[in-house]
Amino acid sequence: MNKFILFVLGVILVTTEQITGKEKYVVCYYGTWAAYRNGLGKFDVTNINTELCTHIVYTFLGINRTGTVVSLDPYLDYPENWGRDNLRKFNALKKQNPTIKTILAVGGWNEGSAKYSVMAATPKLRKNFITSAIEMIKKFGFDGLDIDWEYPNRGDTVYGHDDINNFTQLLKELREAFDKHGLLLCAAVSSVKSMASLSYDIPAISRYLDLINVMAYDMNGASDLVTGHNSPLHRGEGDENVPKDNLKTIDAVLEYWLEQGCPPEKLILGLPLYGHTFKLSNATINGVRAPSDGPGIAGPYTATRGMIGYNELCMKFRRETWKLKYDNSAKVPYAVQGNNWVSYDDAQSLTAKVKYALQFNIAGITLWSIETDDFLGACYLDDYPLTRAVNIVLGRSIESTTHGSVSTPTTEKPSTSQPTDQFVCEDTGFFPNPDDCTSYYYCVKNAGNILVPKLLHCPGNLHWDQNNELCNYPDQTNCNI
Ligand SMILES: *[C@@H]1O[C@H](CO)[C@@H](O)[C@H](O)[C@H]1NC(C)=O
Ligand SMILES: *[C@@H]1O[C@H](CO)[C@@H](O)[C@H](O)[C@H]1NC(C)=O
Ligand SMILES: CC(=O)N[C@H]1CO[C@H](CO)[C@@H](O)[C@@H]1O
Repeated sequence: MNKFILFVLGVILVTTEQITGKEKYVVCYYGTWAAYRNGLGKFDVTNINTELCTHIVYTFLGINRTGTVVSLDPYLDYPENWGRDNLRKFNALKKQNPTIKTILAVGGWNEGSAKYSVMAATPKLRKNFITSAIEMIKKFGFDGLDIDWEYPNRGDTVYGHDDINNFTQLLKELREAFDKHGLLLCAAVSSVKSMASLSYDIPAISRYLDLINVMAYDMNGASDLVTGHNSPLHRGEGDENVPKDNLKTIDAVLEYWLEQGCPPEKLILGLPLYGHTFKLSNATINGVRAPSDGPGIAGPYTATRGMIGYNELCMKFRRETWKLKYDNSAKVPYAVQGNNWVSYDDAQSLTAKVKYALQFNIAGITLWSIETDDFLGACYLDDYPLTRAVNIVLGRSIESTTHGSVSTPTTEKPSTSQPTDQFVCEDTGFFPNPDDCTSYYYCVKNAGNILVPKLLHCPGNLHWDQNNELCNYPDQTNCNI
């Protein structure tokens, strides 16, 4: 791409920001359990790049039968018994970027609906929840709470339809308590009309929440027994005859939430950094809405049939032969290999979605979740290619950690990012930089099957910790170059 085009793009980005005024949010969810993954999938608190997010969300804490906020994994969350102390370390990331907001998420899919249905229905339990949430937030220095009740009036709910008003009541009481402490109140909500209309009084919850994360993914999945997109922007291949009210698309979701009275300045659109996998019934019938026998391949790190992280998928694309397709109506890619079918997002599809959503002047984008972006840059030269793409289209100026230059929306990379170093790789994997504590090498085979070193930099002033293969606090590594 030549300099003139880059210049024009730059001007467009600046202008977008000026028109819309306020800085757009990039809310990054972090799944703490990714610290248990192996090899290149392992993602610790210190892997978070604080320049690429305006808000980072720690997932998940839970509640017990009395509505009290509790750790679901004390070893990860707390320092006691040689624990990982992640609640503290997560908030210590503010030293790297003092403007970043840290949010504590309570709930999530595994917590179910029942405990939340009971808690929200009972004044005393609501009080326990609110008091214990504030205590936890204050103790560790968070800026706010994200409630992920999945979902009011669905699944294993106890009080059914009463959940709707009880959720509103809970948010009302939280708002009053949070205002005394200046805390942010956020919720993650289901997106499509057929689901969201079961769970929420949208105008009422919108009054009390600061940010509403509309989770525009999992719109189709392996249980449908036909292939479908995880997060289509528009009506796609095979959807020609679906009535508007049943559409599972981002454009329909935005229209529904805004028309129901969710203020655009509170709406953040949730986008996926992972794909859905399907097993085709017949390899020769491999389009969208093709017959499927259920969930397909699992990734090496996330190890869950039916889903795959972008970091896992991009490596498969590099190493194996896949047919990459693009649904020109839905504006999302999919990939086929024999009986394997995968719906996913790439920088191009995420860019299209963000551009579309910006027309409605929404507050920003949420990403679920940053540990499945190619956070090491193992597939391509830049790390966090998807998170970067979203930052760029939102008009946020970001530094590239791998080569210190401003990223541009192009696949062409500045030549300085090529590994020109003297370091010699003897094997694939991570190696300390013999000349510097704050950087390290990642050795990977290139297209010609030759091992090449890639110089990576730790965020902030962290040092590379070879024993744990992560960036760590200097006093916890023994580098003294
Ligand atoms: C819930 O957790 C709190 C704080 O740890 C504890 O005091 C309370 O007894 C717990 N309640 C139940 C029913 O486990
Ligand atoms: C798969 O579909 C093709 C094309 O419709 C058909 O000819 C073939 O018999 C099918 N194979 C199986 C095993 O059903
Ligand atoms: C405020 C409100 O609607 N409270 C209801 C919550 O749910 C319980 C259990 O069904 C009802 O008894 C409350 O009236």
